[in-house]
Amino acid sequence: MTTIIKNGTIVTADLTYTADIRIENGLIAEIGQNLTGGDTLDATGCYVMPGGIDPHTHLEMPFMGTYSADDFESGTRAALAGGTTMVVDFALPNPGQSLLDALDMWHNKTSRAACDYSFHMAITWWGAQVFEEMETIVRDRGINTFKHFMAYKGALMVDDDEMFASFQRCAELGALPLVHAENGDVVAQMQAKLMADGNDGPEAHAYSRPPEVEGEATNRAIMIADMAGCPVYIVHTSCEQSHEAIRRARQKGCRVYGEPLIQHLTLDESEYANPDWDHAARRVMSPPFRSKQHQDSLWAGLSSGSLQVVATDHCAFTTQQKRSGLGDFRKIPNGTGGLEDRMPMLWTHGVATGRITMNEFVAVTSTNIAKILNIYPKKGAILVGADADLVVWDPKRTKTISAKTQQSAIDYNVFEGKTVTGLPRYTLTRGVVAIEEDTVKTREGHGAFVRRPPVTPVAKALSTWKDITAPRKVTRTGIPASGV
Ligand code: DUC
Ligand code: ZN
Ligand code: ZN
Ligand code: ZN
Repeated sequence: MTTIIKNGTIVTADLTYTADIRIENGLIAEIGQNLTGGDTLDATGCYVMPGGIDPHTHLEMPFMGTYSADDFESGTRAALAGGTTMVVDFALPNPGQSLLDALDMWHNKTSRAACDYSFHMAITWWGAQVFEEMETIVRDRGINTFKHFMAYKGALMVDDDEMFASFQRCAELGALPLVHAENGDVVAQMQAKLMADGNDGPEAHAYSRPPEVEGEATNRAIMIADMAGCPVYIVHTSCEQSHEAIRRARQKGCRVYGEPLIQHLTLDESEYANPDWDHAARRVMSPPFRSKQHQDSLWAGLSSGSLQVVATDHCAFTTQQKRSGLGDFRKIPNGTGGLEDRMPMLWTHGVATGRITMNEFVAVTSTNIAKILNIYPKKGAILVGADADLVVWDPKRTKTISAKTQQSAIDYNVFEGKTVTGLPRYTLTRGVVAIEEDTVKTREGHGAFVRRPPVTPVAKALSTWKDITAPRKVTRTGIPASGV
């Protein structure tokens, strides 16, 4: 099957130029002038870009007594509608559960996925079995990332000794640890105090997780990674304190990455002051929305390169699910949606405002994470031989975001009423048109698992602490007598 994308301007992370693209059997077969033959997709007036990669989603995830409402069908449909052609979800073992069993459980959720996907494996407990299975996960199961939660005490949280052990294992295996950086002990205490003082509403969720909680944990994770000799990726970087820790580490020579979410870039803490309980609760996520000053810091990180990836942490719950936290904010399921809106919102608030360039847009929505996850140039590139995961982006198409027209299964949208300009004309997943303007043509089951090999030779952290892996024992001549 041959498809030609004609008359568009190709935009990649490093180049902007005019050319047609010939697609054969799901791959980019040729990039050139005046190509003909096969089905033609007209890209006049459009930018042709690598499809987005969202490296942070939670589809059909068991969490806080319920399951997130978007599954791999509605979630990948939402992704494609917004120009995203690959998602990376998280396999979460229960404490004591085999990593391999958990991974099988997550694979079993994906039969209806409409775009390609992968998984990060979460480390939620530690022991000899986990140590052994990490190698199998990396070598045989095509997963090179391990997620660590420093929050959710009593559930997903790991403590420092577990994290240090796991990071050292990552270093040996050429794997990359991911970290949800919030100090879970401090959060738990602050939550209890707020509740005891009668603060049970959704705004207390934000009070219990101030930027300091995130800044401290980000620093700690970075230092632990440095001692373990591995790179580290900080998910949902939401504030200056965390961004500052990342900047400082990078300047020192550490391979540290930061991932702001589109929600934190465009929505702020005033949402929690809304008198409507549902409005505020629908926006409860961790970390919470921050002040405008933190938003400015995140945008500066994207334009300067100190933050590399824009994701969503898409974890959607219905209003009914959110209401299980009425009277106790600690029970409001944490999470917001964003898969369909990430690219249009980032284009509108980033490219159209001049905060980032089109090439930077491609870098932070696709190419950078493809490189970090070691799937470049299969994904994240417009090159001969790459997967034809492409978005034909019409910078003039416009819409007002509404739950009434969204693909997600939930009954509201945190971006409701916001107008975006810049939307897909076509989204292609491995050469197949899944979205044609407002028409959804997604195919259930088209999505395939993307294997991600380890990074070889293994990347080492580069700070002054690298010597710790080769300590030199001092030979002593003067040895004091024991018991003196
Ligand atoms: N934060 C959320 O808001 N939801 C899912 C998990 C997380 O860390
Ligand atoms: Zn411990
Ligand atoms: Zn998280
Ligand atoms: Zn998450």
